[in-house]
Amino acid sequence: MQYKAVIFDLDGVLVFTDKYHYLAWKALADRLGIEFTEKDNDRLRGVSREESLEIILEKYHGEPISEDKKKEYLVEKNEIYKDSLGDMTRDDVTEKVRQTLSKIREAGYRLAIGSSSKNTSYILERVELTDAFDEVADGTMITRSKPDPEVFLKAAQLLKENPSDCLVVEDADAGITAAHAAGMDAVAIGAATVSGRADYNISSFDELLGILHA
Ligand code: B16
Ligand code: MG
Repeated sequence: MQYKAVIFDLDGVLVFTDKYHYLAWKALADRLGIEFTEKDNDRLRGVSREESLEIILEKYHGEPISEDKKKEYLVEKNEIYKDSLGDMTRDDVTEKVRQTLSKIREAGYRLAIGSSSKNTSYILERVELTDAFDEVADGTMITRSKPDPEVFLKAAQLLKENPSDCLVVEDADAGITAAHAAGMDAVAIGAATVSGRADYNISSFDELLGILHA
């Protein structure tokens, strides 16, 4: 086998919480009179909450905002976001994703999550996916988010695998950069396929089975 383990990004790969991130940031941006489109939202994929706020504030031209105020905005955004997550259920993960994950595991690969989100554990519980993974590396365990490789190196460390034996699955350009910086090959799905920078592009999650001969 070319790889021993597969590290999955969460938002945009396994679950589509990106729409909830967008709506929560949009609510905050509207209140502050900042223009924020779905295209702007694409720049936030895989990026930490704090860095996302800085990107949104690039279009803010009012009085300087204190660090304390920024912290309040981060809390406000996360409260709106978590309200949406509360409505998620098992049905928010497709059968195709569940079956593909099972088949990959049955073929002998070890599975981990590598997500920038500090809400990872909560999301996995909501959609009943916690048991599908051997290890979880997330935003609560790192100091630098994607495109830095830290979260993927943390996942490899938890899995006790060499980075070069791990394959990353990502929807964010920042995630493809992070995987390569970690010394890992990367599969792009969704938005990350556009740049053509990944080692593989897939348009359907079950195409992973072909790449992994699972
Ligand atoms: P949170 P991923 C990322 O998740 C999202 O893509 C990104 O939009 C978000 O800002 C980041 O998590 C932090 O999320 O506010 O929940 O800590 O794609 O790395 O699974
Ligand atoms: Mg993602």
